[in-house]
Amino acid sequence: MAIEPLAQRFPRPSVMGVLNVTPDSFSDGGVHFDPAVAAVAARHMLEAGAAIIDIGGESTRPGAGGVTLVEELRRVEPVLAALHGSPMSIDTSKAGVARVALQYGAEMVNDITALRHDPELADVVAESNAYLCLMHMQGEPQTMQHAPTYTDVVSEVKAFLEERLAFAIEAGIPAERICLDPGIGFGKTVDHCVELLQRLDEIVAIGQPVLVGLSRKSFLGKLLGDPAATQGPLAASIAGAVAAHERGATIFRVHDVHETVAALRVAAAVAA
Ligand code: 8Y4
Repeated sequence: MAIEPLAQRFPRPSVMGVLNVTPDSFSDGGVHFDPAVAAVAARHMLEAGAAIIDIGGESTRPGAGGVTLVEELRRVEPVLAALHGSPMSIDTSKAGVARVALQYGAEMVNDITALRHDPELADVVAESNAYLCLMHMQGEPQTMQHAPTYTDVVSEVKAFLEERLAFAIEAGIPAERICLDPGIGFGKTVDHCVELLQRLDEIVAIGQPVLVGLSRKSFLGKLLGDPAATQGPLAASIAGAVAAHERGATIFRVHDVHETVAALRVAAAVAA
């Protein structure tokens, strides 16, 4: 059970390794998803320096549809069981999934809806000792990339995160267990993503640890000149992580743990 403040448990910089447990991942080339193969990938990320593994059973890519509680549990529960004892985060918006994950020892709930989807999730987190990540998203995954609009993306994301932080604290979750996330790519154009990173210090100024996820995201490929990009390259992901580190980000949610850990170690060593 987590008792340390999040800022102590995850010193800056800490890396969160991404483990997608969706049917298109860790299958034997066909339809049979293999939790043991997923667990091996997670152990490799931990050996490479990840502080925690973020396990997600609901694809949250732009355009993705939702999954039922039963299906999401069918995907994540065998992996949670296989990784019991390792540092785990559960990427879910469902109280039922979070409850099971916390029983398997998950220490963080990563909710991309920032406690807006499931009215029971705040209580599940409050009644545990879990850490919580509150992320900004404009719209719903199905439609969020259609026409994202802001007057000032940074002030709107900041106001949203302050409001969700107050909501979580009101629900009984201590502030020292909460990190905030600008939600790079979630209802944002390339320009919005770039401005959020340029002005990340304004999000850091809220006073909570900041988590950023930009690993392989399509805005990086688009920034590099491919308007149809669906992914971004590793080099671009690392540059983004280093830039976010310089602006005060604490936790980095990434696919390429070994490379990002090395880059952030150098960035931290030379930081002003
Ligand atoms: C290629 C690679 C294309 C990755 C798309 C993607 C975040 C997150 C995701 C994030 C937090 C993703 C669950 C989207 N992104 N959680 N989750 N912050 N807290 N897309 O930025 O990786 S999934």
